[in-house]
Amino acid sequence: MQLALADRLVDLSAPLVMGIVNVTPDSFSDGGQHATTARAIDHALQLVAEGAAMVDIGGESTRPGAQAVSEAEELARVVPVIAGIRARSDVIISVDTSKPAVMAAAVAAGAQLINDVWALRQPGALAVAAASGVAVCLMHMQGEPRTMQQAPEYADVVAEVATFLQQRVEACETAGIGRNRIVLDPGFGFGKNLSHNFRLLARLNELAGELPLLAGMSRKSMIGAVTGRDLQGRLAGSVAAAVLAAVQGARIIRVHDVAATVDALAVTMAMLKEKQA
Ligand code: PT1
Repeated sequence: MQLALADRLVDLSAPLVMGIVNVTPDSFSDGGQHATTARAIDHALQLVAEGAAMVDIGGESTRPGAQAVSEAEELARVVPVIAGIRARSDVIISVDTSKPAVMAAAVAAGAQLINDVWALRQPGALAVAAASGVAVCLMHMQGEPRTMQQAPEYADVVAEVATFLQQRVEACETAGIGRNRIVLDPGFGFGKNLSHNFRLLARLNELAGELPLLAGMSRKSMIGAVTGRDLQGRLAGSVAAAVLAAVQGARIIRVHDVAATVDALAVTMAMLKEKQA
């Protein structure tokens, strides 16, 4: 399985690790925008050294209850970080955004994947993504980040996620984004309760068809709920979730803890290789 970026094909026959880089002002230091930018670039390069094939750069939190960030603020956060990483590394750069103007500026600065939790449903996003020539990740979300965890409800969560993603693939194709440029994501924690999340994980193989799947469960509340751990204590649970996703066919695993996940996936793939042989 391959994914077409604007400038090359990426081999996804084995799952790749996407390292998470949050570009949000540090509440503990007061160094301003320059310090925030420098810290995020250093963090991204650290994740590359740990084995991340991709880094996902985000300037607006989409976790449950998060506040929106203005377009100007998001641009000021992510564009210098993407340009700084691009100047120092040829790692695949993903931009985690839903705003068309941020997508366009991020691609101009060197991003090769648009990771949109709204699956390009914001006005203008499909057109900008199509014109950019980069790859896109389409994620399922029920509701919107501020309120999505209030009462998530499905008759059949797997079927509804699959249908939504198929519809977004069709919208992309109509807009001129070829299937070879599309990654799909069930959106763990985005308008889903604990049972919905683990049902999606258990049946991830049913969503894994011709298009590559991305799974993002790192440190999320679904891990906290079953381990009883706070954010800092979720490494082992997150690594287990990454392994389970890879066994079910996920091709991109989005994580905070890159080094541990890379090792766990090496062990996973060594086993899967013999299963197929
Ligand atoms: C994700 C993802 C993302 N998650 C993609 N992009 C976040 N493609 C940001 C919780 O339950 O899964 N896929 N971008 C982070 N969002 C959340 C959601 C963080 C839920 C935490 C939770 O704790």
